[in-house]
Amino acid sequence: MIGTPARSTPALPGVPDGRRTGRLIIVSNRLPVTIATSGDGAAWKPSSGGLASGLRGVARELDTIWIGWPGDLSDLDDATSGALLGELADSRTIPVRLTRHEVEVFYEDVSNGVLWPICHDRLDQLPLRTDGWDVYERVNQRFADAVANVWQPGDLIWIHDYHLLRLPALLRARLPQAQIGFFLHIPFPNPEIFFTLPVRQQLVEGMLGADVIGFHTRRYRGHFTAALRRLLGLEMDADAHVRFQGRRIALGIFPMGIDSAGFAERAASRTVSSAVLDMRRHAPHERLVLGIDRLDYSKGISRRLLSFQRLLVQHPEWVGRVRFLQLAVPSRGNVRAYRKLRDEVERLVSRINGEFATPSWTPIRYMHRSVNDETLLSLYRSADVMLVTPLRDGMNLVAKEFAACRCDEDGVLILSEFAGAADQMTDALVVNPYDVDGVGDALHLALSMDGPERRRRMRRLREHVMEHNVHRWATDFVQALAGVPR
Ligand code: GDG
Repeated sequence: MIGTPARSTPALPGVPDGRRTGRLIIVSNRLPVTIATSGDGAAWKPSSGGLASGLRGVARELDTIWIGWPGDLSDLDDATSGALLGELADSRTIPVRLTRHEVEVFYEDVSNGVLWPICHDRLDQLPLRTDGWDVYERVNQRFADAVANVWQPGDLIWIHDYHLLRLPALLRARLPQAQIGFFLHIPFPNPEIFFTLPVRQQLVEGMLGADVIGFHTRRYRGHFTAALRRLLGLEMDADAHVRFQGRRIALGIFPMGIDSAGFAERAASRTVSSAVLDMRRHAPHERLVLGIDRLDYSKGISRRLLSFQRLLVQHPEWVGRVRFLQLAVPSRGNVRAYRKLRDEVERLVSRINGEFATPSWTPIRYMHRSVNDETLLSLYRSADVMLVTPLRDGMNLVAKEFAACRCDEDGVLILSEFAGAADQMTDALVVNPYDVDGVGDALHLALSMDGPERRRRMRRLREHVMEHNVHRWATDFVQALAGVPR
């Protein structure tokens, strides 16, 4: 079921009262809730993934309207879908309905089948040909209709992510005076890779319809400005703006944070604490290495498994004394590359377990499902080592959540240099995830690290995560957008 409706606040965060009274219109492919059908019928459940979990809290605190796709309602009868959509209206959420064909082409083939691999440097995952840019455009138009229907002068529009790259320009054509922001949650790739897209120019021009374009890191903005220079001959000025079609567009760096205080508080709760004690009681002498990811080829799960194997081979003293728990949340199961990945991961888990298990010990525990909040938090709190080794990741919120939850100031974070989070979380053990042996060695180092060193690193990681939280991220972005002259 949907949570409480967004509270109405008179002003946006950090924007002095009286300067503006407009609303914040958040636009993302997925709504913060998605439809889930089971034997008991259909109900809303929170959407998974970094964008939804990060923005949910922000949306609760501001005068916000959220526009997005509610999930596939086509199997429901009219009465049920009507009732569910009514619940949405009560929570200031506006659904953009997509047909099954549109979901297949816009979401699965183009967004997740082409844009996602390109932005994560995976040309090897591309299909041989891509049809469907017309459907991508049409769906972006549909989102533009939905936004234009509710927009009023004074409202700010904040568009999110790679599914909606064309939306800023489509909206600009309809609402020339609107303040439009766009934030990219995934990397903007090196232009050499981006230029493989036949529609590269249309996509970049789509983004340039915004007044403020935000990236997680300086590197992604650098790739974007290199693409602008080569495609359109634009140069970014000293104030980080470009001029395009008579408008000045800000290119900002806004590293996304999490609701750190909320995570810390919930992780310290009595229920989570007793779940942690329970986990320890079952295996008091065993160290826990933890991985938590959507099952996605960008997350580096296969190489991570090989790194754990390397630890057991190079440092047999850990055999029987350490366990690796990998939680792989099902994701995009309709895209072929994801089904292949699942097979690969499951083969590796079974091979390594077969090779090293003893009658009383199995090295890898693998879960292909999502867990509830309480279990997630107790896992973060129980881990001796958190392994976050994506091959490419816009930011990675899991690394930040782990640090926020460690009120005991213990636990070691091993973090890929190719996650956006590595720019900020420099007190982690930063590794190259392609270097399977190097990550195996880092695991040994982490498991052998003495208490004072662990605490020194964790304290600094926590300081960073507490200060640079999701509220600050949203405030910084919204302030930049609200400050756009009109
Ligand atoms: C994209 C970008 C960027 C995971 N399993 C469970 C669960 N989760 C939650 C985590 C976390 C979120 O999902 C995953 O966020 P990430 O940031 O790690 O990854 P993506 O989904 O790929 O997010 C990424 C992000 O957008 C934000 O800009 O950082 O680079 O790829 O919040 O806690 N939550 C629960 N059960 C699970 O089993 N409850």
